[in-house]
Amino acid sequence: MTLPIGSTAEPALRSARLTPGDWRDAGHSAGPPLGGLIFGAPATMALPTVAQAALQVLSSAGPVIDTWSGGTAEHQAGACGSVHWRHDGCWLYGVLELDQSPDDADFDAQCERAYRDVFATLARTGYPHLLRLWNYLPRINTDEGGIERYRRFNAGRQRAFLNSGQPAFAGAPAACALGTQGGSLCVHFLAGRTAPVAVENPRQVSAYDYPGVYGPSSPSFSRAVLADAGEGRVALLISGTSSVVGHRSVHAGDPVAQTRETLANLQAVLQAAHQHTSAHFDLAAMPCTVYLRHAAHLEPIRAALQAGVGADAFAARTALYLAADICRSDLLVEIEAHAFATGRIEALGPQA
Ligand code: 3EB
Repeated sequence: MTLPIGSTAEPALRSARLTPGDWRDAGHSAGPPLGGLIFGAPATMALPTVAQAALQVLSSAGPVIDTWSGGTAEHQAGACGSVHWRHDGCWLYGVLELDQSPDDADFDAQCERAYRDVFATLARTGYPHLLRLWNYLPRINTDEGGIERYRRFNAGRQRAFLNSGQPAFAGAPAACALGTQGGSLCVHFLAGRTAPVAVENPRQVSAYDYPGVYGPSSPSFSRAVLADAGEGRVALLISGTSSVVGHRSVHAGDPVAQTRETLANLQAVLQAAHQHTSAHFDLAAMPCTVYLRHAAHLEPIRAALQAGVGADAFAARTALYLAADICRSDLLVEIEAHAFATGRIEALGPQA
């Protein structure tokens, strides 16, 4: 597998799911990606924007590197506060890692500082629009001073969005937020020069409109975004998706029913996305990342995914299963996916 270099005049956004062997073979011929996430192996890639997320890989295939590449190998790279970034003139990938000490107070203030650095990076480099964020938070469900750390994260994130004039509500980027056992607060992000089109799920209350019972500040993310990926292609980046209907978690304690509900939500997001683009997306053909709260649920959740998309489907064959805490303690599984397809974005909806 190689990382293609843009050979046409128009640059293009791409992603690839690589083994460390693929990475070594591809890295020399095509130049490095803008950045990426490593699961299950230490960050020995000698690139500050390709960093490890401290989650255990449950599938047997071994370590995985999810890379994001632009259309040209002409990159600029640098640092801004706690962020390392790399861009190609069209897209920027950033990685932030903040050490956590067990007696850190004010996790919300720390998250706000992290996001302030993210937005400072965007301002300094000239990539105003966040497309997708990956958040890995140590001890996400732990109570800290009477408030769960995920809720503190939401408060700090929302404050930073608002203080930077970024869309914390409608038009927010796609995201996921998972819990790690320890280590650093880790935020990866992909940004561009044009605003994406946000997609919501009609089966779910928008996360930024969740009622106060889930915490004083709502989560700042959209269910998915559509972004111009160059070369006449559209990227669909779907946020972490769970067994949430309306605003409530459903099927507590039942990993198989939660997986089925999550797949129904993913299909609903795809259908909603198709209202805004001529491109066609098919969940069965998308690389999926499956986060499991309990490693013991691997086989039933894998079987439910296979039943939902077809055991021989690309999505089932390439799914990456990771052990992680999910942001609500009653959620057992979360699935994210993305794809590229030929087409155009039609922000005003389908033609009559
Ligand atoms: C949910 O639907 C599940 O806080 O950035 C999914 C994706 C979830 C992103 C975030 C949270 C986030 O509310 C949790």
